[in-house]
Amino acid sequence: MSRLVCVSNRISLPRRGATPGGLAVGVLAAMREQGGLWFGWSGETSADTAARTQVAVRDQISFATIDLTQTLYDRYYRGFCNTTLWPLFHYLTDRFRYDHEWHDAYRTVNRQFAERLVPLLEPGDRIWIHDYHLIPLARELRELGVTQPIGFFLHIPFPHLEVLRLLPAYAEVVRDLTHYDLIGFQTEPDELSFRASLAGVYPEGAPAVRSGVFPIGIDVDAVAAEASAAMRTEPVRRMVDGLLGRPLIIGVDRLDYSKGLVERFTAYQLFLERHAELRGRLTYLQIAPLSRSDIQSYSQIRQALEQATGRTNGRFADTDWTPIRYLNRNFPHGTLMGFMRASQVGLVTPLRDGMNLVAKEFVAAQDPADPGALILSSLAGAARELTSAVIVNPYDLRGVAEAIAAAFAMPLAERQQRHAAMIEALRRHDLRGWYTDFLVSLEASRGLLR
Ligand code: GDG
Repeated sequence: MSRLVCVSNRISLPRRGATPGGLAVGVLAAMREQGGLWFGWSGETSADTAARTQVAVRDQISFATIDLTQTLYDRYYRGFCNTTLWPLFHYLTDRFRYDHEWHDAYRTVNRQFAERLVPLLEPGDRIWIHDYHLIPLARELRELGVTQPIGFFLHIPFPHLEVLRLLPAYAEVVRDLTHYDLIGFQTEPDELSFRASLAGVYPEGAPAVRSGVFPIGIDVDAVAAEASAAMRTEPVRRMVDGLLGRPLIIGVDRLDYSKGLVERFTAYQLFLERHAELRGRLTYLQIAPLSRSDIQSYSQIRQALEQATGRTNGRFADTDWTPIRYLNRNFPHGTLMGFMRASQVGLVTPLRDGMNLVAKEFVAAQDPADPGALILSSLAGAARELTSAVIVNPYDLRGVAEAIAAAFAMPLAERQQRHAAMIEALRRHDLRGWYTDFLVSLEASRGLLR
């Protein structure tokens, strides 16, 4: 079989302090099964732009990394990727900023990625490029003479054309995507938005572009096994002991404004206001490892959350009860799954999310005999599959507050029924299915299948 070459902005060499994310979880699984090369930024900045490409081999995967200069990091990563494209693609247009120098840096980094990747490629490779950081990469590679099949998967939403048009060079983004042999999206609305953008940018008729919907999933059995094994471990036992028998509501999100944490904390406070009878009877644990903390809007949201936690705890806490436990820490994945299994309610309320793997993990981590209830934002891609969750609009604070009360009161039979339906949905589109379907389609798109 031909070699798989995955390219993403940052690669996930297990390293201390790195914030894990959904993309890394997915790509690592594909690479673990198929072997091959994973190419991307090291996460380091260095003055020497001509520095070597560093290669490390682990578990049959070659990790090849390059550094960025501080200026490119500032303009490409903090600027164009995370202050222009990220908010725009998540429909959070008030956070969107544009600077043409950032855009130039984005083009430069994509050019550098292409130049550094080309010498590592072999004739039979299948190239799979991930996410919004690298949209121009296929065009750059083609300009350097690469003829191997190149696929692209967008982990985040693709916005409607009228939102995309806030970006001055929006047409370039759409045109760049046409250089891929296959483009994968998380949900049908994302693919439809892309198709509409193509029609908008090419009124006379767009070039033929293959696209498809490949919802990312999880390894259901592995998460279930991880979760039940973790229940016997010290960190999970200590956390459960600290609850003094009170049921737990859990949230696990990278500290990102798209995850709707400020709104969620306000909704929880509203829940405590509206349900005095439940005060002191449950605890909310929010785990939010820091991410992109050197970007202003991310440090602002951190402050807002600390204030909200202080307000709620100051107002409602008792000598033996803390309403919100808010941790900016990173935990091993297994421990997190154990925390989820120990919870009665999972609170997943992003303002917009490509998919949201935490919602899926919460379901798989539950004990089927006594499963917790999932409260899920209608604006997460996952809501299209997990229709048996308690679906909420994350901006409707009263709705979220009442959903917490309803989830808490949900009878066992209803929880079991909803859980079984959601497990079935998770099995329909699991992690292995995600990458195999995508790679099969990519090969088919180039007529490589016998
Ligand atoms: C992007 C899209 C899409 C979280 N905290 C810790 C930790 N995690 C793990 C979770 C989960 C992953 O990170 C987060 O994935 P999500 O999907 O929830 O969110 P994003 O990072 O925003 O991912 C998203 C995804 O890409 C995949 O396509 O679903 O829509 O935004 O697996 O468990 N893992 C560890 N410690 C933590 O503290 N080890």
